Amino acid sequence: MKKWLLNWRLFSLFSVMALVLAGCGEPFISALQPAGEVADMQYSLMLLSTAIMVLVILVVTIIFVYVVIRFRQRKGEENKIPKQVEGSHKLEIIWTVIPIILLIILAVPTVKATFELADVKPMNKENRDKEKTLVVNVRANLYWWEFEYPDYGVITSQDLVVPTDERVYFNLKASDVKHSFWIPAVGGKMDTNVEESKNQFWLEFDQEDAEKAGGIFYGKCAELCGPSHALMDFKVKAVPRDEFNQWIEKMKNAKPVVTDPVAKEGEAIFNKSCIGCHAVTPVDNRPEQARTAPNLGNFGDRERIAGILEHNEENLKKWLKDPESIKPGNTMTNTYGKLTDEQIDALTKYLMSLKVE
Ligand code: HEC
Ligand SMILES: [Cu+2]
Repeated sequence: MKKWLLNWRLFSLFSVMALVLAGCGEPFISALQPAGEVADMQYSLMLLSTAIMVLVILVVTIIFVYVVIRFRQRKGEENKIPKQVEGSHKLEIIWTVIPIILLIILAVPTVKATFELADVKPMNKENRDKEKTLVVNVRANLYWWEFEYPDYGVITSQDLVVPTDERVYFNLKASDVKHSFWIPAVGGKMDTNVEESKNQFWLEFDQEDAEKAGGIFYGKCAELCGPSHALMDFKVKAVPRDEFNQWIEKMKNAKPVVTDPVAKEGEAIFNKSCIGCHAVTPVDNRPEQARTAPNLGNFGDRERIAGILEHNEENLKKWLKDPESIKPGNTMTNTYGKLTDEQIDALTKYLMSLKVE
C-alpha cells in the first residue's frame, strides 16, 4: 500500500477514536467534570497549562509556515541568500524572555495550589474538633480497600462514605504493596505506601455535583499492583453531613440480628469458615494485621460486591463459588473448603441481611 494512504488511514482512525473517547466523561468518574474543591483546582491547572501549550504551538506553527513560504527558493533567484539573523541580540532576548514569562505564569498558580492541597494541619491538630474535621484511615490491600473512621471506632470496606461540602482528611497506607488512591471526579491521586511513609491529604465533595453523579463517585487504584489491579475499584457515597452522622451512629451500634432459619444456617457456616478473616460488625477491635479481609458489617448496603460486581444475590453466589474467576490472584481464593450450592444459598441469605440502613 502507498505510504501516504496508510498514514492517512491511521490518522482517520485515531481521529475517530479521539472523538469516541471524548464522549466518555460521566459526572461520577470524569476528572474533566470536577466535583469538589481539589478537583476544581486541578482542573483549572490543566486548563491553564493546556492553554499555554496550545498558544506556543500556534505561534511556532504560524512562524514556521510563514518562514517556509516567505524564504523558499524561487525560480530565477537560486543564488539569492536572505538576510542572516544568526546571533541577533534582539531575537535571542525575545525567545529567552517569552518562555520565562510563560513558565512564571504556569509556576505561580501551580506552586500555590500545591501548598493548598498539601495543607493537612487541621487533621493533625492536638485538639481537633472531631465533629467538624473528619479523618478517614484508608488502607489499600491486594485488591480491596478498608476505610476506618478512627474517631468513631468504625470500619467499612469497598464503599467509602463521606459528608459533602467540607474538607475530609485522609491517612493513606497500604498493607502489602504500593497502591494509589484516586477518585477521578473529586481528586487525587496519592500513593498509599507500605510502612512508615504514610501520606496525608484532603478532599472536598460538592453536594450539588454529588447529586448530579447520583450520589456515588467511582474510585480506583491508580498504581499497577498485580493481576487484578484494574479490578481494584471502590465506590464513594457522598451524603449531607447530618445523613453521614446518622450513618455513623448506626454503624457504631450495628450487630447482626439473624432470624431467618436459612440465614441462621449461613451464619453457622460463616462462623466456621470465614470469621477468621472477615468481621461482621463495623466495630472491629482486632489489630490491623489481623484484619486480612473486608469488614462485612454493612455488606447488605453495599453498592458493589468485591468492589466491581453489581450488588445482587446472583453475583454474590458467583463470587463465593469461584472468587478466582472474578478477581485473579485475590487472597480469598482457596482459603476455605468447597461449598455446596445449599451452603452458598445460606451464606448469601446471611450476608445480604448484614445491613445498617
Ligand atoms: C483467608 C481469608 C479469607 C477467608 C477465609 C474468606 N475470605 Fe472472603 N474475602 C477475603 C478477601 C481478602 C477478600 C477481598 C478480595 C478482593 O476483593 O480482592 C474477600 C472478599 C469477600 C467478599 C466480598 C466483600 C465485599 O466487601 O464486597 C465476600 C462477600 C466474602 N469475601 C465472603 C466470604 C465468605 C462467605 C467466606 C467463607 C466461606 C470467606 N469470604 C472466607 C478473605 C477471606
Ligand atoms: Cu492496586
